[in-house]
Amino acid sequence: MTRMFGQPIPRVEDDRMVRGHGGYLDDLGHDALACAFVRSPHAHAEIVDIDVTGALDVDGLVAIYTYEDLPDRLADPLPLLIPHPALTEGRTQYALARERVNHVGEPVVMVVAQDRYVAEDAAERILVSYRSLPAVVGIEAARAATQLVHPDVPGNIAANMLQTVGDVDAALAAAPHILELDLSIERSASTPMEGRGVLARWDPESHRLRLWSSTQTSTGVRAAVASKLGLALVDVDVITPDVGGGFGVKIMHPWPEEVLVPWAARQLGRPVKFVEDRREHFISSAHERAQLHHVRVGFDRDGVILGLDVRFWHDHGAYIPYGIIVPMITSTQLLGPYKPGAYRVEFDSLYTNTLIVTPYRGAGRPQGVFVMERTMDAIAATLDLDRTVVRERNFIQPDEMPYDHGLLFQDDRPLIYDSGDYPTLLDKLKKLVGWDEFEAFREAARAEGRRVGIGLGCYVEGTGVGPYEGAHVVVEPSGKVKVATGLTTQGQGHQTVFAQIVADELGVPLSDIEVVTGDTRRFGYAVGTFASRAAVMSGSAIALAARAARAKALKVAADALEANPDDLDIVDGIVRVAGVPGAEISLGTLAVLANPLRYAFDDAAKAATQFAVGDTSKPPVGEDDEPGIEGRDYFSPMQSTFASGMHAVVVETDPDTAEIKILRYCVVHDCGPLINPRIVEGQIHGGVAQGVGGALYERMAYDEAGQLQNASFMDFLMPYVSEVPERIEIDHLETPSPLNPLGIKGAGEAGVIPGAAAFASAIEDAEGITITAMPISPSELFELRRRHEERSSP
Ligand code: MCN
Repeated sequence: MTRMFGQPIPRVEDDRMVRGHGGYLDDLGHDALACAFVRSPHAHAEIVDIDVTGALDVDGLVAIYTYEDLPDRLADPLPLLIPHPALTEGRTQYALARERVNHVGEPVVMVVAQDRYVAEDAAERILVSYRSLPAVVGIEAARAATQLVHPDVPGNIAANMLQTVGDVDAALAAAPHILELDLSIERSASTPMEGRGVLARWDPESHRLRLWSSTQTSTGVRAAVASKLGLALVDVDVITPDVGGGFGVKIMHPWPEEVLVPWAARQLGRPVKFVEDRREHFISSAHERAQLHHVRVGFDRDGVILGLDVRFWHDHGAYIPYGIIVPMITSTQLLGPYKPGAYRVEFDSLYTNTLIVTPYRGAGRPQGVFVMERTMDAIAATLDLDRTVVRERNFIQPDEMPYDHGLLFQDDRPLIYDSGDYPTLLDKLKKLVGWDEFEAFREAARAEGRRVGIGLGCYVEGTGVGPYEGAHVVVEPSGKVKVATGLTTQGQGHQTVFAQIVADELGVPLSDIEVVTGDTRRFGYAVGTFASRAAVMSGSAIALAARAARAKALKVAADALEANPDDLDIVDGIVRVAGVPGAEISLGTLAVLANPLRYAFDDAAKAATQFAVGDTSKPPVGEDDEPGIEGRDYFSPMQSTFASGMHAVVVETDPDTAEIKILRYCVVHDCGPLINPRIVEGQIHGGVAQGVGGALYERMAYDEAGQLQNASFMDFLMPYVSEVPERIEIDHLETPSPLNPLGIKGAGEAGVIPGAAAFASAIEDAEGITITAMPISPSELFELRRRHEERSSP
């Protein structure tokens, strides 16, 4: 059998999707009642009064709920999912606002009606009176702290965290060169095709709840809903249908709507559904990225960094339900493939009267990489060195792996890189993009009156964070293999890659394997899909579970065929005895033999074993065996595994209009052995598209009052196919991880991470103007040019 691991096979899920047979949240529950929410129009206000009387006579209205209606645990603030000792002032929202609102879009009243139209009509007639308060918008306002988001949180500081390695002050004092940089990145957001949504059915007879949620963590939703509604975990099923993308935003749980909808379904004894619209997604889900950074770096005459001191400020929005994961990632992953000498990093996580921040693909890394790579370019410019030379001189070398940075990572475990070869990655990148030939190209372009520039960005990314994932693999009497793992899928092709793993481990054809994700009925314990962890975590758990199923199959086959298990092999779903022609039995038959009740009805299974055992009145398996040909296992590594990569981009900037055109985009990437190169490259393509968005187009335009001015796809600029490079050139390096059975590292976020850094480097190279803030639009570039000319004119 051809080994499936490493094959670029097409995704098995695509046929269904591209033919329009996907089943998304809004395709479900046509019998359900619908919800609409009255949301705060103010960024910061006290609620003076809620008058629902005008809505009560709306035909088709079923229920209206405000905070006052919420019982017990539902009336408490929603949980703070990931606490941390540095997060001393954690504040989370109520499911429905109580007394105050802290951002535009915060839910205040829930309306349930026969359909969404009626629900919206009724919502419009509800009068909420507010006393508006000054809004804190943006990092500078939060730092100034002349107004407070939460009156009991001084300085608007939710968390302050400091990590130090070595004596930075001494290193900077002794360094022959010192540079200081101020660098910033703006807010963006995941913006999946399908927004958030939840459908709940309460069964009054069994007292069980069934939920369908467009989530990245069905087990997280189950735990939250069970806890908030006082139900046993086993009485709540959460099923994740097709979800139309997640990109991080759907890892948050529970959203207010995710607990309110099932509660209302139980109250009303009828199914209830909520699907957010695009404007709601912009103002009521989550954003990410906004940070300001101040860097001090000391280096020697060769460009080797001796000390790095980074102070930054993170805009966390109105609440902090997801903890300080994002800035913690920036503070550690900023280091990328480099040794920083002495290092000090300190951040404040700040409250503002804007939408909450939770991880968006890349999660704090695009900011960190932007900071470090801008620093590298600045060192190169100071010393008049090639930018790749400065990087090379600061790389961690392959023979220094595993490399311990002496810091704590996002999971509060030591930041230890497990493997990687950064010099080889850079060599590959330089060859792929033609780094050494670029000056000739620049000269030729200049002769035609064109401005071109080349830039690069290097990153290291902790992937496959714990604590665990599990899997169940079972062979059916039909010979088909059913695989279940608890994390969810948003478009990463898990059905294909996980089947590839099982095909190899169990010796069955791909077409006989079905993979289910995100259904708590099939697998109840899981963490979720984020941090590029599915391949490492579920992939490993699935391999282990398949190995257990294989061992069981061989044991039963050895009994049935009266053979030594060591003489058996499984090929195409058939167990054969080496050197004994005809001595074989299918996995399907073994599944029958291992299930005495099923065996009693199966003449074919009896016939299949008759030649070996003679008496077929009972199955020829040991009586002390567990029934079934199946395996269940968990994978729980000690730490993350660290993928890496480097991007180079060639841009052309229009001398008149300042339009920024992408001429080439090159990626070299190391996520260990590739399970499916086609899928990994697809993941990189998608990530690069989002990186282009983050570098050149996307920003959340809040005004001073905290109103989001561009909360629609008319105004929020996402790159279309016309803005994404037509061809993304990719090369791979495979340094296996020693931390999991398949040697893999994650790949799902890689494409987006160095985007802003690489573009800034390339635009700076084209223009000769220092770039310190991203994204950058043509009008901003135009303005930079104007100021640059002003400064340079005598
Ligand atoms: N893969 C592989 N070989 C490797 C590593 C990965 O073949 N050595 C494959 C995996 O098997 C998987 C895919 O590449 O099919 C991505 O794997 P992994 O890095 O484990 O990432 P996850 O599957 O955990 O996906 C999460 C990651 C994140 S964090 C975001 S955000 C994201 C992303 O993936 N959101 C996505 N990719 C997305 N893709 C789509 N279409 N939609 C989203 O919402």
